[in-house]
Amino acid sequence: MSKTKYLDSLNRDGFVLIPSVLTPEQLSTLRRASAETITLARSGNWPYVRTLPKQFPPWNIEPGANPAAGGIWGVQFLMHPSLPNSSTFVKNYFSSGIADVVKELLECEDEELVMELFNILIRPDRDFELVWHRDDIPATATAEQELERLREPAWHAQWNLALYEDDSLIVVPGSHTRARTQVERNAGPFEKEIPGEIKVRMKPGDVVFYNNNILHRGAYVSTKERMTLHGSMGHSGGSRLRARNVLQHGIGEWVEDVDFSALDEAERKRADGMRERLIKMGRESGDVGYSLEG
Ligand SMILES: O=C(O)CCC(=O)C(=O)O
Repeated sequence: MSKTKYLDSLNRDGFVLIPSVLTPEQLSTLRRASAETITLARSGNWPYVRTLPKQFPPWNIEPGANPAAGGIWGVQFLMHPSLPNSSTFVKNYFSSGIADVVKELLECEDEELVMELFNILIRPDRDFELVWHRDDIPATATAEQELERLREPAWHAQWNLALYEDDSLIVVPGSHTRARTQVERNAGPFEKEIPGEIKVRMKPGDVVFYNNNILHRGAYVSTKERMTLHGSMGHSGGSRLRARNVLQHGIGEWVEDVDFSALDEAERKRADGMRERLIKMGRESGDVGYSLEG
């Protein structure tokens, strides 16, 4: 078997589904921590949420208002030092189970990994859909602009780790290597039948790593439980563009205070280095703006 079977799939399809990466005990610990986190967020007591019906950051949060009042579809900043269960999420984020796959996908070692984002995508308070998009290339891009951006190395790996069954992510396999077809360009944002689209079907404990510039969308049902950890890790070769993608979420304000005391020695060494590299990248990239509008 190829030593790079995950990377081969990612390169070919734009995503790779890896079954059962959690032990039953890890799954139940993460479910408990997530349920408490979501309760906190739905009650309006966590300021970092994905607000309905907004698709992309910045999220619609009025100073002094209840951030969850209009409904939410995600909770941001699981590693934030003020979040009661952050140590459970920190432990999962920096675990070898995740980092070893990322190192294969980025063809690098611990010394080149960069800490990025860790959020949770949840059952929305009402049914909600995301438009077709690539995370870091606007829909207004010409075919030439798309191709130019898609040819650049990814410099990061992004994943969804499902704690309950999840089929809400919809992708067009192979679309990470080519410009949109005329049909894709003409398709309305919520078009149901884009040729070749597939639902990524995950069981509890499965993880999918995907190129975030694959053409994708999300379709979420308010009656179906969803707790899907949504993370990314970078590579120190990454550029200002990647810094924009990470820092647009505001992580720079608290990353120095993330508590690594729950980690074992090897994980802690990895985490310390990853955080240092993120801070350095932030310092060097200045004001970064936002990638998408909407
Ligand atoms: O819900 C998902 O799995 C996809 C989310 C997504 O596309 C995004 O956050 O840009």
